Parts: sequence; structure tokens; C-alpha cells
Amino acid sequence: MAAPSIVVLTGAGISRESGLATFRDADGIWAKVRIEDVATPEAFARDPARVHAFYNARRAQLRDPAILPNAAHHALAELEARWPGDFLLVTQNVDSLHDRAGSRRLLHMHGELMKARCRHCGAVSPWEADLSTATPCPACGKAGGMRPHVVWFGEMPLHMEEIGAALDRCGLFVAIGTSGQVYPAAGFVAEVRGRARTVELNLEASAVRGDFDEARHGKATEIVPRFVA
Ligand code: BJW
Repeated sequence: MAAPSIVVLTGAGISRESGLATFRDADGIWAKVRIEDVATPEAFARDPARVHAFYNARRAQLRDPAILPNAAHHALAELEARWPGDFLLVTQNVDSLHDRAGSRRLLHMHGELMKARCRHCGAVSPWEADLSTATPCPACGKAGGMRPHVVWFGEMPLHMEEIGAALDRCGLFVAIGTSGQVYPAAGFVAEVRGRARTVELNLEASAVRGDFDEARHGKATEIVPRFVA
């Protein structure tokens, strides 16, 4: 029998043990800043300097050499390398820890912190430095249009067609470290339910736990390597 096609969805919980905060835990990002102030197109239109400051700080944190992929990121890269069937890793995370662990069949559906996008010409550029309202676009040269290449509330997530096609053919769907509160990602399990085996790997039951066939609860660095072994 052919190896089943696998889709893995990851969220902020997989990077927590690497030292990056989640969003909705008690010590999470949304406990310190309001979504309406930093993570909507309206917030950026109203106060771009405030939004740049928020993402500049997150980018600086990601440049810290102490922030490294953990055992869960590595386990997924190893699974991809040895899996004989189709494999796709869809991450909601804007960090680059899956890339750095060696994952290649990887889609960042909420964008990437280490990239910037020009609102004038649409070019997406690698970006490790701070952004400001005066930063010129390296592609078209115009200033004032650079924004973080991330998906804010009310914006369309990226790669949705490719993700939809992979969900259509998948035989195993695994969600890791995500609270199941943000759509459309939280709805992927319901889309594949009944046709694919569905497994939740999370610290605790997510908001959509009832849609999964199985769940293993614990720290990602412990349960993910064990699950893929
Ligand atoms: C551990 C752990 C450890 C901790 N080990 N586990 C349907 C119904 C209702 C609303 C909507 C709907 N469809 C769309 C919406 C609107 C909205 C939405 O979902 N709102 C809800 C809040 C209700 N969705 C959108 O706006 C999306 N766009 C969209 O739907 O477009 C459609 C459209 C159509 C037509 C025109 C235009 C648009 C876009 C969502 C964008 C989300 N953006 C963010 C910010 C990205 C940039 C940044 O990083 O700043 O993405 S918000 C934030 O949440 C971030 C994350 O990717 C996302 C998900 O969070 P995640 O990863 O699940 O983290 P947490 O913190 O929530 O959970 C962590 C989990 O880990 C917890 O369960 C812990 O227990 C666990 N954990 N330690 C294992 N060690």
C-alpha cells in the first residue's frame, strides 16, 4: 500500500521551547499588546511607526543567536526527509525555525518576519534589519510603502490553493502547537475529517479538539519526536 500523504499544520506552541512567546497563552503576545493596535491593516494605516516598532522588536528577537530550532522542528524535517509519500508542512508561524531545521516542503501561510513587502510594487524582499516609514524598497526604490510580509487579521492567508489541494489528498493530518482559534487554519481539520486520520499534538486540548480523531497532550519537544519516531 502506498504511504499516505501527510499534511502537518504548526502554530506558535512548537516554537515556545525555542524561546519565542505564543499569542494566546497567559504570557503570550496578545496579553501584552492589543491585536487592534498592531496586527490589522487598519492599525498600520493609522500608526505605521507603532506597527513597525512591534515587528522590529520581534525581528531583533529572531536574530538572537540563542533562538534555535528545537527537537520538534528537527523531528519534522527528518520525517519529511524519510517519508516516501507526499508531505507538506504548513506553518502559521512567521519565524524561520522550520526553515533553519531543514524543512523544505514548507508553506508559511501567515507570512515571514524576515521578509518585507512593498505596497507600491508588490516585491517581497528578504529583510533582517529594522523597517521604518522611510525605508526605500530595494526593487522599485520608492520609500514609504514597506511593510512586514505577514498576514494580519482581515487579510487573506498565503498559498491557500496549494494548501487546499494538499488537504484534498491527505491521508494523515497532524496539528501541532496551535490553539485552534484562528481561521482558516483552525478549520483544516474539519475539512479532512472522515477521509484522513487526524491527530492533535498540543500542550492542552485546543478549541477544535473535538474535530480530531486522536490527541496527545504535552510539550512539543517531547511529543512530536515520539509521534514521528
Ligand atoms: C504548546 C506549547 C509547547 C504552548 N508545546 N504546545 C471564521 C470564523 C470566525 C472568524 C473568522 C473565520 N474565518 C476568518 C475569520 C477572521 C479571522 C479569525 O480567525 N478570527 C478569529 C480570532 C475568530 N481570520 C483572519 O482574519 C484570517 N484571514 C482570513 O480569514 O481571510 C479571509 C478573507 C477573505 C476575503 C477577504 C479577505 C480575507 C487571517 C488571520 C491572520 C492571523 N495573523 C496572526 C499574526 C501574524 C503576524 C504576527 O506574528 O504578528 O497569526 S494572529 C496569530 O494567531 C498569528 C498566528 O499564526 C495565529 C494562530 O495562533 P497559534 O499559532 O495557534 O498560537 P496560539 O498562541 O493561539 O496557540 C498556541 C498553542 O500552543 C496553545 O494551544 C498552547 O497550549 C500551545 N502550546 N506551549 C506544545 N511547549
